[in-house]
Amino acid sequence: MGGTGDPEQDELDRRFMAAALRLSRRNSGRTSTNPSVGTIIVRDDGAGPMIVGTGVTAIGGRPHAETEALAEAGELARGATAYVTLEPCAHHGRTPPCAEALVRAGIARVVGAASDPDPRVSGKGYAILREAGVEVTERVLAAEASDQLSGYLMRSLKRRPEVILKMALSSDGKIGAKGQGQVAITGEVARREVHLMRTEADAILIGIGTALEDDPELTVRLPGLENRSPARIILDSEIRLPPTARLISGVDRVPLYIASSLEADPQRRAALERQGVRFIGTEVHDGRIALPELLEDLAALGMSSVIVEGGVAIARSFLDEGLVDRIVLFRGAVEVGPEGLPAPVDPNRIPEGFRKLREMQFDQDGFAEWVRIV
Ligand code: AOF
Ligand code: ZN
Repeated sequence: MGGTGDPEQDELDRRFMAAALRLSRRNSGRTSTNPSVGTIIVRDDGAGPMIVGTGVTAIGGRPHAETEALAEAGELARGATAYVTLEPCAHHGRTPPCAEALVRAGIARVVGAASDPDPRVSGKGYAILREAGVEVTERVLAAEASDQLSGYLMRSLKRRPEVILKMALSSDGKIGAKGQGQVAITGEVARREVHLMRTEADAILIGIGTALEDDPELTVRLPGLENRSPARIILDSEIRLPPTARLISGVDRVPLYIASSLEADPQRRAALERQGVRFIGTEVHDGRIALPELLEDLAALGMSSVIVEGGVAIARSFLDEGLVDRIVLFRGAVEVGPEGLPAPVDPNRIPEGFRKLREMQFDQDGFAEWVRIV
């Protein structure tokens, strides 16, 4: 962890960085392909630290967080400290670099959390600041920032989106019963939590088996957040999704992608395309879509995070291929019984290499989240 050597200052820095990280979540899932970054500008005129400007990367990715925070601070930025959750940019995009803007505004000190892997920025943002005489403290709450920016970091460094595996388990460890369609395993609070998770992701992915069995919508249906639905992706190598599927009915509002074999029936494809469905042609090995290549395609479409929501075979493939970065398991009070489908992951036997990030218990159900240790 970064620090100044002065424990009091370090404690203060961590507090403001924690606030900047919380602030940065405001636009998570809405800034693609940019990460949602937070900036807080703080000055101390002797009476204690005072926040004079805050900013988050705007919806759509521009303006950047620093621009917003500097605009709010105005002249009060002179001599102040800026807390940024990501290294300020060094490249000329649609606007001049944030590092230069911070210098021009007279910022005396910059405290940063994550470094930016973007080659146009990496190390250069901090260098611009130091060369201009700005004091820089790096890597404050770096681990927390990496967690917050995990999708962006994954896409930049590995050229694939972060994969979040989400499953709901009954009290006896089942994920439903074959042929019964959608079984309500968890209650209302858990349902809301899932929908909130969706708002921060770029896409939800399921297999055609689940799509046919459940006929889901895969949208966000929370009051006020209906327009925050991420794209939906169906793994359907042979294009079996019927034109009457509920997934298709909302296609003008929320994008629907079908990942199908390049050899799949062109007529069925054309018919669905006329309904507004988009296609991703994928390689298929032994009847299965090649997941690493698919994820590369999704990253190229600008997606930084994908929630895999079912079914068992797909979950298992992602797990077996080491492509899961987060596991979120909901646990319901319902018992499915011996005919139920056993879950591919057991909360008491999470694969090696993951650590528990958080856990919540509601009245009837709860959930826990694990992240891959990097
Ligand atoms: C910042 N502050 O709030 C964000 C940054 O396409 P552009 O010009 O917007 O640049 C995208 C890059 O900017 C992105 O890859 C990442 O390096 C950085 N994101 N930088 O200074 C911000 N969101
Ligand atoms: Zn910038």
